[in-house]
Amino acid sequence: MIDKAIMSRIEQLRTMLNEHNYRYYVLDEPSIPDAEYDSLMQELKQLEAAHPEIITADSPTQRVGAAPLKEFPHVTHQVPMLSLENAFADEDIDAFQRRIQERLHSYHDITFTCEPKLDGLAVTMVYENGHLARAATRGDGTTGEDITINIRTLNDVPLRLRGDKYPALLEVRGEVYMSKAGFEKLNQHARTHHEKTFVNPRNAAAGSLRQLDSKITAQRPLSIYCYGIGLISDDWQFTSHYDMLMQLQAWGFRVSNLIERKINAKGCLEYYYQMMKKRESLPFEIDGVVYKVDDLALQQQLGFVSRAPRFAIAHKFPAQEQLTVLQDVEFQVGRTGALTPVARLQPVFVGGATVSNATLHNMDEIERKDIRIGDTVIVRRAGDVIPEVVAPVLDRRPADARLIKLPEACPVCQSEVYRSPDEAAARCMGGLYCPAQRKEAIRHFASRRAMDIEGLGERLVDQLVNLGWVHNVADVYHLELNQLAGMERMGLKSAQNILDALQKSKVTSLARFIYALGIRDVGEATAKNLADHYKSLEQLMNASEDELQTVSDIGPIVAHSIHSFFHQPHNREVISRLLAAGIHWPQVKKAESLPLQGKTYVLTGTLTQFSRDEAKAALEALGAKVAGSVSKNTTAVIAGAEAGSKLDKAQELGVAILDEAELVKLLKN
Ligand code: JCF
Repeated sequence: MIDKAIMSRIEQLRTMLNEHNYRYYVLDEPSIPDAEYDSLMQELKQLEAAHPEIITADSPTQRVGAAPLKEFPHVTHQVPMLSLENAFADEDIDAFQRRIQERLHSYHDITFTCEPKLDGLAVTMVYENGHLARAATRGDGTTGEDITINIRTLNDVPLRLRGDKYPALLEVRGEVYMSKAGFEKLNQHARTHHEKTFVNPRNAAAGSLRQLDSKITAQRPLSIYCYGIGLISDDWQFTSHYDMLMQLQAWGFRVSNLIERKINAKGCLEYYYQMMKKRESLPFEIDGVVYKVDDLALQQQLGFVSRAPRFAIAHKFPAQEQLTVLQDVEFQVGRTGALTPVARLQPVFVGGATVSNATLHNMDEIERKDIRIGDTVIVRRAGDVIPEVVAPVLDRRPADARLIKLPEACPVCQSEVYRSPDEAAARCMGGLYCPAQRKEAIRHFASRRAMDIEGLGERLVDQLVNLGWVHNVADVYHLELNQLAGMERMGLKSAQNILDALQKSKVTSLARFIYALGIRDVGEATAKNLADHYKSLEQLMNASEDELQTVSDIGPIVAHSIHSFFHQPHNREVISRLLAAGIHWPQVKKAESLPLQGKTYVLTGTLTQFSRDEAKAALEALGAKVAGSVSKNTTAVIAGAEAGSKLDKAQELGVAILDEAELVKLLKN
């Protein structure tokens, strides 16, 4: 015998959990923090574990899946699950209204309930005395599969109806779907585990719901929107479709909040275009909208033709996926050197436009999906997103289908193409020379932390390249005053300023110069390590891949990038021209002889005579390291005005603190 108090606590916990669940999953209005929900669930699980005889099928603990099935039993629907007539054009909706009015011999306005049409799987759920008794797929409309144990795992399906007023028998119908985000996450997980991915959210929802192991279904991000009633005992009556949906929600079913009542075809079309605009931003995929005569008495009068009701119609959006043939693949080189495979397709009308090119993303993606030239492929174009090849249709593969091969040389500049094992994109290694990378390479070269050529920004680089005056970074040192001064929105004075900045940039440091070359994976810190290690450009340029890996923080991948970069003849040529133009840097003294060798400083607060970067450069020129955070290995913290937590940390650790005057003294010595 179970203690009465325990039994009532169990009932209370179940009611509370069901209610929070309803607010969270059905109304999308969370009412308590997750942690609190979890602790209530924990308490219920413990009580049920201690008294297993009182576990009921509708307890909120019973959603985690059951023992796997061998196959799904078949069930015959008491009321057939119908399909809807499809409409594609606005005129079809006018005709729909006219047909209804003629059949009713009434030309009054008609109220329609308008709903989004989800792209998922139709299911039906039978409630006996308020308890979920059975759930099934639509199947062929007459018989479906009994997927009760899977449907039970959906958090937005009530296991028992809310409230205490409901019909003895209720059959509710809805569409099970997977959100776009849930689909992406599931596929991402599959990719990292080298498992097969799903082609689209619909397939993912179908595959998840038709799992014989409901524990797997329980882990899939499935949701439902309910849209109708199949069977209802005659102890309950409705007069309007819309009111019926509202009652479904009150009983605990998830009903879309995008549903609206509209008058006549005109109102329906307003709804259609309003939803079309929202389509991309919705968290789930819809393939159209559904209009239903709202008055249930009129629905009954209208009845059915063959397999579809006369009172409802699905108004479809342009399909976002179509089949076509992959005729060829070309590789485009982006501004950072990444090679993107582009599909040349037999033109196909998809998502409201004719598509003949689509992205294949990268080689990893092509190999994972096993896409070949000659394949029939699914092409997707959604909203303003670039069209993409989603997957091949394997049973339509012709015998002469060809593998897609990454070119060995850049299609733009013929430099080496390198596919790094830790990156999806393959890249052209001719960074300094490749016309596709020109603008980006020059912009980076001139940037403040690289050669710091003031005035040579993105806009000017654009103009200079477009005019054909600059093909690579070396050309900028051959620009002339009258050339620059003649450009749009450029006076004599600004032209001279640019020449001065170019002149000034010629005196630099080896580290800056290496960084400015824009070698893949070589940021400022790596450039500095390389400069410190080799001390001369020539030695760096001639280092082997093995040798490069002895430099701190350089592994095999970065070593390959550096080595390959310096072995493209075109890159070497540009470097020679840069040096010939007069770029130089002071020979670094033997490191051991520098006065601040081995010391580490941290800068904090605002200095008056230097910028942070200047102070850092001055300290580093003397052999010191400048770190970003204070530790017990810090030699001293240099504190300017309004120094913050780093100063506190220094005091805490007993690290020496210098002010700006002391820094100046340090640099002078
Ligand atoms: O969202 C849907 N896919 C959907 C399908 C919505 C509805 O209101 C439907 C449906 C299929 C049949 N109504 C019927 C009668």
